[in-house]
Amino acid sequence: MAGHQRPDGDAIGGCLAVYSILRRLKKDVFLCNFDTVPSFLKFLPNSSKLKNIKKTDRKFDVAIILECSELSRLGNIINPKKQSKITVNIDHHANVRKWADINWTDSSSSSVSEMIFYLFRFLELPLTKEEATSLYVGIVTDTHNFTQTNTNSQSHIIASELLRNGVEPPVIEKNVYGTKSLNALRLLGVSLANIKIDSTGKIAYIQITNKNFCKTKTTPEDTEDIINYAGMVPGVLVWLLFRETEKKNFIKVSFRSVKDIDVHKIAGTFGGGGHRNAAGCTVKGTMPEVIDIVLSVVEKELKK
Ligand SMILES: [Mn+2]
Repeated sequence: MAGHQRPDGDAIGGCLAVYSILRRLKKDVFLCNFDTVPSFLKFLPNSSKLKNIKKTDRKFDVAIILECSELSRLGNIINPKKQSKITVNIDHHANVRKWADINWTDSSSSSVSEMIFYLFRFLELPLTKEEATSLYVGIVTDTHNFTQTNTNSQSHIIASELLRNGVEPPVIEKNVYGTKSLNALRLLGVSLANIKIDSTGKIAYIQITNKNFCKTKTTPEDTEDIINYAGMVPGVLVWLLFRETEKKNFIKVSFRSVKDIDVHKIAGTFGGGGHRNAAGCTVKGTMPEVIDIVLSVVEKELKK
């Protein structure tokens, strides 16, 4: 049982809910991820059950993998096809590949947590407060508080059902959105002080160097929502975050855009990808070089 590298609220919430189902069915479950549970999700019940591993050679009866259109997204911790008798792929993304024995995919679902809610229904398992909380966190984070285009009326109906099963929205808000370490707040301050707008006023970007991380004693995990601030500037259509990586002269670029502009395509020209309005890639070069080349491609796209 595993989700993708650098897991988000939906990957963790969904995994913990499936973990709970399997435990209730008296199955022996090995829940793992290439990365650790992000600190804002550690309050979730059972989050400590997730094992942080770089590789396992164990053999399994079934491998259940959440939200991995490509198996490489697992970080190669396991080769499910070789190490398990049956593979199950559960995903809600549009570009999902049907690589497993059983592919349960639904691109009309806001999140994989929403899909797993129906698994509880199907199994006629009444939700515990802990399970409802995990699913709610998955839906809330993937829809960004029911505000993104993947939000649908089903998401609200399911959320209502989850509240009926004990979810406490203020507890979730405080943990997921309302908590930031002092160091992370300082990194945010440095980043916002250096926000830049291009000459057209349509592109805003933030850059974070390894020096910034060092001075504020932070890590890339602390950059989580910083990009969103760049999109708040009126008139901005595409906003980006450039950050140095541990690897010298490799810059990680994150893209966000308004509805009509496809940044998935732009990131694709640099070997990356994602969704239409949220994408990313890694580009070789120094910070100024990468900013130059990426901005020129975005500007060209905006002129079309
Ligand atoms: Mn998701």
